[in-house]
Formats: sequence, C-alpha cells, structure tokens
Amino acid sequence: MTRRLRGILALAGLVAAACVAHRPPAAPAAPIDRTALAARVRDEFLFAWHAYQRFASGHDELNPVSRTPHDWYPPAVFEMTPIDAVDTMAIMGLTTEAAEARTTILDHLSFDVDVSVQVFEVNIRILGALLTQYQTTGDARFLDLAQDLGRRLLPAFRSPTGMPYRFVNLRTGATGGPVSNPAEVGTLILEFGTLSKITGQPEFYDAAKRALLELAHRRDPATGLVGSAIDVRTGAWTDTSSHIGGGIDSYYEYALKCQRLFGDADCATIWRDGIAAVNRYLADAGPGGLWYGVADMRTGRRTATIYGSLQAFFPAVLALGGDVPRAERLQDSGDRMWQLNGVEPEELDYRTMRVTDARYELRPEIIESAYYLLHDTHDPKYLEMGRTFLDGLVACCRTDTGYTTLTDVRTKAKGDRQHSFLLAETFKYLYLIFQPDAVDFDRVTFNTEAHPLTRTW
Ligand code: DMJ
Repeated sequence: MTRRLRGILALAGLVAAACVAHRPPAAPAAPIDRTALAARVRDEFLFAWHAYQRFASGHDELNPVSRTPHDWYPPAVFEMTPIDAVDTMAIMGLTTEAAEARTTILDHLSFDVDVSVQVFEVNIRILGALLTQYQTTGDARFLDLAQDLGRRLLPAFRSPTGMPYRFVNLRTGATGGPVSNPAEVGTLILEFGTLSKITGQPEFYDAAKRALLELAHRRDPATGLVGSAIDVRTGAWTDTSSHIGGGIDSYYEYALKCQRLFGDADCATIWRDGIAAVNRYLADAGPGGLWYGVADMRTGRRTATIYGSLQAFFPAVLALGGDVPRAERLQDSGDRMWQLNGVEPEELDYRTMRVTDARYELRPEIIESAYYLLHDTHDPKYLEMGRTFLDGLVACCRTDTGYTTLTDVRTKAKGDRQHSFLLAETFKYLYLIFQPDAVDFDRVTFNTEAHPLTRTW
C-alpha cells in the first residue's frame, strides 16, 4: 500500500491498526466518529458471541484457537458466557440476542450440583448478572435463581472469624480454602447487599458486611494497609505484601461502591481510611509519572515497583471517589504501559519499564478507567484511548473464531481462552466510551464484573 493510499484510508478510518508497539502516526488520525466506533464494538462483540455459540454453546467459555469448550467446574456447567454477556447485549440494543441468552439461562441454570465453586467468581459473575436481570426485566425467575445461589453460598461464611472460605460446595455446603485474601473476602457486599435489599432478608447483607468489617479491622494499625493473604480461621495475615493488584483490588472498589449503593457509613470509613493509606504508602510519583507499587503492610516500606493490567482499574475508583486529578495521572501511566507493545502486559516494573509478566488476558480495567474519566472530564483524549484499546484488541487478539488471550504481548504469541469477562466487561466499557447514553451513569453502580446494579429500594 502506498503511503498516500494509506493516508487516505487512515483518514477514512479504514486501516486496521497493526499489532505493534505504538509509533507516531504516518497520517493524522481519523476524527473520532462515536457512532461508527460504537457500531464497530458491537460487531466485534457479536463476532465473539457467535464464535462462542458455534464452538462452545452449552459450556462456560470458548477456547478460540483449539475451537473447544472450557468449563470451570466439570461436570457442572453454568454457561458463564451467556450469563456474563446478557446485560451487555441489552445495553448494546441487541434485543434478540439478549432474549435468547435469557431463555438459555432460565432453561438451563441450576445450582443443585455437587461441585465446590470459588465464592468470589460465582458471586461477581453469576449472582451479579442474575440481580441485574431481575432489576432490568422484573422477571421473578431471576430473583429465585439469585436467592437460591445466595443461600447455597452462605455456608462459606461459617468460619471462626465470619470471613468466607474461598470455596463452597453448592449442594453440601462443605467449605475449603481457608487462606483467602482481601478481594475474595471483601467483594461480596454489592451482590449480597442487593439481594437483601430486594428480598427483605437481611442475612445476605449481614454476612457480607461482617466479612468486610472483620477484614478491615485487621488492617495494620500503624499504616492502615492490608496484606495479600489472610487465614479466615484465625484472622492472621499469612502474607503482608500490600498493593492494589489482583487479590486486593476490588476490596477497595467495593468499600467505595458499598457507600455509593447503600449509603453505608461503615463502608465509607473503610474506603476513606483505605484510600488514605494507599495514597500514602503505595502511590509512587516520579519523573516516570504516577504509579502504585508494592509495600509491606507492617512498615509501609516499598518492596516492589510492579503495576499491571489488573491495577489499571484504580483510576476508575479514584475518579469515582472524587480524586480526578490523580486518576488522570495514573491513567496516563496505564496508557504508556499499553503503548509499549500495542497491548498491555499483565505486569511491568514501572521503574525500568521492563515487562515482568508478559500475558494479556483480555482484561477490561484500563478501558473501564477511560470510561470513568471520559464521563468526569469530557476530555477527548479518553475517546482516543478507547480507540487505541479497541484497535489493539482487534489487531492482536482476534482470531478466525473468537478472541484469545496472549501468552506474550512482546511476540504476540496467542493463548487459547475467550474469558467470559470479555463480553461482560471489555466490550461493554468500550461500547460505553463511544455510546455513554446507553447507561445512566449516576443511577447505576457496576459490580466488579460490570453488571449494573440499581438502588431500587
Ligand atoms: C474480572 O473477573 C473482574 O473485573 C475482577 O474484579 C478482576 N478480574 C477480572 C477481569 O480482569
């Protein structure tokens, strides 16, 4: 292709971005056409959905490269992908697909199965989605399912501290996984709380709230930080490393959103004290920008300078908490992390900008943060970011049969999983960047899997 032709096509927005690290554009970028970009996101979402239907229908997720299904808890199947995708379909105006997905859920979903499930994952994906379906359709069958699931998860909280075990058997109530972490202990209150508010049965709210309080009471009295592993039988920390990444991340998100959704004063305190400690000990500002690293919860001393795709949710939380300037600086750093290889890595050392975990898991967090910041600032740079993230995703992760993870963002070597959160979160937040009116931002609170919950009580 000649340079001139490329320039013309680029202006028309027709050149697919190459799956490479960022280079200065040869031609000025095409102006942002929000409607066209939203339509493109919807097409890509449908492409991923149809690939799932073709090769993994009746299962939890698709392995797009081997064209095989993946189930989380065989022999049980929960059809995680339609569950996670259905409210994105509704938001995108895909009414036929949404109706089909609802029928699949109502016809097939049963929790009377002898399998041990991870409480955190089942809560954010399945319970969250069922509550959204009930709130948006009014169909009581979704609430029945949500209540049944909530009841089957409750035995997890029967530990000496009230903090939940990581796993519970849905039929027998047997528990396992005594060593948990703040994210798995603290990321239940939005869903369990909503279930209580809707049904008038307080035990769900009470169990999740007690767990959150028990965890928060164990933060270090001097630094206010939490660690990354805690034994729910004894309440003792087994790993004192503190950060905002996987295993801790949504503990902070849920403290803030619990305040927003329920007006809960204890959650407000946990958030206020938590964010003060995080900003004091984990924030790391220097010539290379603002980042959030790792410190020991006991001393507050920095132990590592690692940031990554999971940490990239934090600008959204900072913005929702009212600290837009800090959120903007952190999102700029995340954007640099993305541009390094054209897709972000799971982790890098922000001091050296060396990739330390090269995977890309189709994660949504950096896109979610761009959505929140666009909402707050109306700065078109977040639209540009949205387009960059979409281009990278399409160029690097699209296969002939769905979207895949990457095992190495430097070589673009492909993995083999289309996570259900691609349809719940990644495409939803991309769509909302270009079509923000599809959701009333001020009315909804997204759970950590991007299922919108509404204060209907
Ligand atoms: C999702 O399941 C949720 O967003 C969770 O809080 C963190 N990880 C994934 C997406 O990256």
